[in-house]
Amino acid sequence: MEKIYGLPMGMPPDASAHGLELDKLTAIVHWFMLVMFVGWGLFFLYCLIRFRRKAHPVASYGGAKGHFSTYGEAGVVLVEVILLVAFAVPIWARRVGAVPDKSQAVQVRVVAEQFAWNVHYPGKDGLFGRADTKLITAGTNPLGLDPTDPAGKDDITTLNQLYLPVDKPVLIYLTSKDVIHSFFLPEMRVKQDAIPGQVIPIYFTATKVNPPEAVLPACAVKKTCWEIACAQLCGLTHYRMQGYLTIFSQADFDKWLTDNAPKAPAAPVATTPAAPAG
Ligand SMILES: [Cu+2]
Repeated sequence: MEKIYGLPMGMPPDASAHGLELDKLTAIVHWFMLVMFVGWGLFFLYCLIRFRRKAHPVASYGGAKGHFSTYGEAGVVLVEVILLVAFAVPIWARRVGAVPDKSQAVQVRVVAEQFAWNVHYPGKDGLFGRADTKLITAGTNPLGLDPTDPAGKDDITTLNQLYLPVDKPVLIYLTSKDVIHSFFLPEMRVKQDAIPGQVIPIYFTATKVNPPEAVLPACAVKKTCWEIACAQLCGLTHYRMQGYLTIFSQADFDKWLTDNAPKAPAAPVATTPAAPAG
C-alpha cells in the first residue's frame, strides 16, 4: 500500500496532477488526529486514576484548578489554525484559481440523472449543440439535444462512460436533471455536487492512463475499474448510479473521437422518375 508521510492511507490510486497535494493534506490531518487521540486518551486515563472514587469519596463541585486543559485546548486550536491557514486554504485557492484555458482543455458536459451519468462531447467543431429540457425524451434523447442545431451535428454522447486523454486539462460542465447528485472520480481526487439549474465547472488533469486491471470490460467483472460514483444519496437506486472512467493516451483518445463521431447521413439515393407511359 502506498504510504504518504509514513501513513498507509488505503486510498484508491491517485492519477491526477493535483491529487498528491490533497493526499498529503489528508495524511497530515491523520497524523494530527493520531496525536490528539493518544493525547486525550492519556488525559482520560489520568483523570480516571487521579480522580478515582476511593481517593475522593466526596465530589468537588468547584472543579479542577489547574490550567492544563486550557493549554491543551489552546494547543489544539493553534494546530488547527495552522492546518487551515498554512495548508488547506492555500491548496483550495490554488485549486479554484487554476481554471484551464478553454482552448487548451478537453471540454465535456456531464448531466446527472436518476440514476445515470450522461456525457456530452462537443465533437470536432468544439461547440456543444443546443440542449433544451423540453426536448428531453427518456432513452432516445436524454440530454435534450436539438437535432436542428448545426453545432450539435458532430457531438458525441455516451451513457455512464467518460473517456478522457492523459496529460491534458479537462474542463467538465456539471449539472443535474432532477435531484442533487455528486460526481465523484476517486482516482482523479475530484468530487463535486451536481445541482439542478446550475452548471458547475470542474477541472483536473489526468496523469496516468488506466492500468491493465482497470481496463473495460474485464475490470467490470473483477470490480477494479476506475469509476464514476455518485457520492450523494439521490434516491432508491442510488447504488446503481455507477459509470466508468477511461483515461486514454492522446492518440487513443483521438481515435476514440473519430470512431465515435456521428456518421454523416447517407446521401439520398437518386431515383429516376418512371417515364410516363405512352
Ligand atoms: Cu446520484
